Amino acid sequence: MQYTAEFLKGVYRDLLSVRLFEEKQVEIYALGKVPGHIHSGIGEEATYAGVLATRKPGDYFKITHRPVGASRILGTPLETMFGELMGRSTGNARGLGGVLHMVSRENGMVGFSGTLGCDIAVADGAALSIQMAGTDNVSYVFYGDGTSSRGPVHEAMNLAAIWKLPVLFICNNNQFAISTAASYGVPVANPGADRAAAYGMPARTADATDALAVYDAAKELVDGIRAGSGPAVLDCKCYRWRGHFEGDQAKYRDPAVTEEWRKKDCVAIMEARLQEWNVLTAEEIQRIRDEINSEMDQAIAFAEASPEPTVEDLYRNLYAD
Ligand SMILES: Cc1ncc(C[n+]2csc(CCOP(=O)(O)OP(=O)(O)O)c2C)c(N)n1
Ligand SMILES: [Mg+2]
Repeated sequence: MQYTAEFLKGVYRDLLSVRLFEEKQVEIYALGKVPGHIHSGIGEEATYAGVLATRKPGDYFKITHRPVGASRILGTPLETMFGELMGRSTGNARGLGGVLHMVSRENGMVGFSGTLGCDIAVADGAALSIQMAGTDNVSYVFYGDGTSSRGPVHEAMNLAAIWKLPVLFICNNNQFAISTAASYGVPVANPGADRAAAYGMPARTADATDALAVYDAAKELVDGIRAGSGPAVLDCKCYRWRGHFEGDQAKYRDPAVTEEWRKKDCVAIMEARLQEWNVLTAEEIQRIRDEINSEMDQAIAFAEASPEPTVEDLYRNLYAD
């Protein structure tokens, strides 16, 4: 075994934290506790747990609308995440941003835009600041297979490549953009990696049902970026288990295929492996699950007890002091 037990436990906890957050999000949404709509990222957690295991202090991160639970890995407090999700004034954007904006700037998160793809240039800006400061930090930018074809993504990739910016582009290929299959909407098999050559960037693909496979591929690329070789692309292939949003009946795809992918559950795969390697017992796994669930229940109770934003709040924080 090439990993330490401590490392493996950390990756597992991150993976499970995102899974349980995503499940909880679906649960409280069904209870009518979440204004707006949500995009469940169940089945896609290994992309984030694997890649983010390569991070270090001072790095920057741009995540996406799915799975938003990834914000937890980066240290965003659950109280502010649920506060924001449930539209309460204790949310990190004071309940005015909602589900797409559960981020913490103090943890290096640069936020993200609902206008998909436009925020990738912001990640380039974060990378430029790293380059100017002369550190070996990395700007991690996650985006989807659908977003991969947008113009601003390619402009940001081009700029990162010519300026040799320290960016890791991570395409979370869950094989769908709402109802459009990647096999229809993208002309190449790997929406990120197969386009990297156009910008002279190194690229890897990873089976994102396996958090450690994702980690290994990300580590190789991140080591190069930290050493000054410029940007790189990682393509993580998984599958969106649920609809694009809750209530989407997903009539556009074959349920039998979805069932096959659900059998390749990144959490179950990691749990089986950690038991086989004697890193965790079934009882310890259950204890970690209970711990995370109870932390979330407390955070939800805190959010529910928090006030909603007022009309006056709409006019606050429009300008920096
Ligand atoms: C510029 C832009 N066009 C369209 C949308 C509407 N939209 C929201 S999510 C989504 C699908 C994006 O697919 P992908 O990038 O694969 O991410 P996924 O939803 O699969 O995580 C679209 C088209 C948007 N938010 N922004
Ligand atoms: Mg997608």
